[in-house]
Amino acid sequence: MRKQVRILQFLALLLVMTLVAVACSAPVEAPAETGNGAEEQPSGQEGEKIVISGLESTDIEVIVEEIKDLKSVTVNATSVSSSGEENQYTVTGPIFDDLLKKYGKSQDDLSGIRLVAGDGYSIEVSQEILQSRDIILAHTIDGQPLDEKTRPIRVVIPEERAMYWIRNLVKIEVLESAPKAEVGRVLILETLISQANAEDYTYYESTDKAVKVEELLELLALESLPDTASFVASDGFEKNEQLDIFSKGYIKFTGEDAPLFLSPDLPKGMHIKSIYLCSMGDVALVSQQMAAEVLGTKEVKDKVGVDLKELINKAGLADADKYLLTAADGYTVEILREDREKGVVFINSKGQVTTFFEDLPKNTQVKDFLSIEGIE
Ligand SMILES: Nc1nc2c(c(=O)[nH]1)N[C@H]1C(S)=C(S)[C@@H](COP(=O)(O)O)O[C@H]1N2
Ligand SMILES: [Mo]
Repeated sequence: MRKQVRILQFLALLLVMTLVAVACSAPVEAPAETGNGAEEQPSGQEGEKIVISGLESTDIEVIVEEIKDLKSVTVNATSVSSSGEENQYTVTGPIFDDLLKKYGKSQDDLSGIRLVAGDGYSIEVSQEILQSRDIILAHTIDGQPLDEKTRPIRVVIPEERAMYWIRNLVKIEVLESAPKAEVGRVLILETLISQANAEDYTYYESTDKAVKVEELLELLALESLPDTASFVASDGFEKNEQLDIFSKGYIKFTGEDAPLFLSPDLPKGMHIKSIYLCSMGDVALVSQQMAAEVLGTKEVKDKVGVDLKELINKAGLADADKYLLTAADGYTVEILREDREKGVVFINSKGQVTTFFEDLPKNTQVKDFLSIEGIE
C-alpha cells in the first residue's frame, strides 16, 4: 500500500518535471510584426520572389531575376475580357514549362494550378489549359517593363480570356487532383436563399438584396467541405473557386447580374455573374431562373417552368430508381424514375419555386421546393 503511494508520488513528480521541461524548451514566440509590410513588397527590383507551393514537399522561392534570365519568347497575344473587349499585346517572357523543367517537372504532370496576385486576385488554371496552352511569365509587354500594379510578372495565356492574365503574380500553387464526386443531391438556389437572412447590398447605383455564402453553407450542413466550388454561369462561362474564398462572400439575388457571387473584399474580376450551377462535392445548387434561361421552359397544365428531368440531369444528379423531393419546411414526397419528365419546376403566384407533375396526385406539388435526391 505504502509502496504504491510512493510510486504514485514518484510518477506525479516525473510528470510535473516533464511538463516543466517541455514548457521551457518551447520556442519563444516571435514578437508580432509591427511594420506596415512595406519591407515585404520592395518597390525596387531586387530580391523579389515568386513562391511555388505544392510542387515539392516545401515551398520553392524563385527569385524574379532568375525567371527573367530564362530563355524568353515574344508573342502577339489577344486578350478577351468578360465583356468581349479585345486588346492586342506583344508579350515577352519565359514559359512556365521551362521554369518547371528546372525542377524536373512539366506542365503535363500537373492537374491544376492556382495563380495568386498581391492584390488578392487569384484564379485556378485547369488541367485542360495546362495541357494545351503555353503559359507566359511576361516581364515585358509592348516592349515596356511592367507598371507598378502589374510587376514583377504578368501571366499571359494566349487564346485564353483575360481573367487568366494575372498581374502582380506572387504565388503559383500546384493543386492536387481531386476526383470529382458524384452529385447525390440537387438544391434549388432560390429556395435555399429564401431560408437565409437577406441584407441590403449596394451594387453600383442600386440597392439589392444579398445573403452570406457562409449562411447558405450552414443551411446545407455538408458532411465534409470540399476544397473548391465549381460554377457554371448562364452564358456557359465556367470557373472553379476555392471554398475558402467563396464562403467569405455573398450571393446577390436581386437586380443586375443576379444570382451574383461577390464580396466587398474581392477584386471585381472574381465576381461570378448569373450563376446557373454551383457544385460543391456531392451537392449541386441550381438556379431555377437561370435554368429557365439556359434550358428553356415547358408548359404543363398552365404551369410554365423547367423540365425536372433536364434540370437534374444538367446538375449531374446520378440516376436512381426513386427520388425524394424536400420542401423548405421539411415536407417530403417520393417520385419514381419514370415520373421525372412529367415534372415542371415553376414559380407560383406567391413567388415560391414549386413542382407540378402531370397526372400525379396533388401531394407531389411541392411548394418552396428545396431539394431532390436519389433514394435506393
Ligand atoms: N492582379 C490582378 N490581375 C488581374 C485582375 C485583377 O483584379 N488583379 N483582373 C483580371 C481580369 S478579371 C481581367 S478581365 C484582366 C483585365 O486586364 P486589363 O486591365 O489589362 O484589361 O486582368 C486580370 N488580371
Ligand atoms: Mo475580367
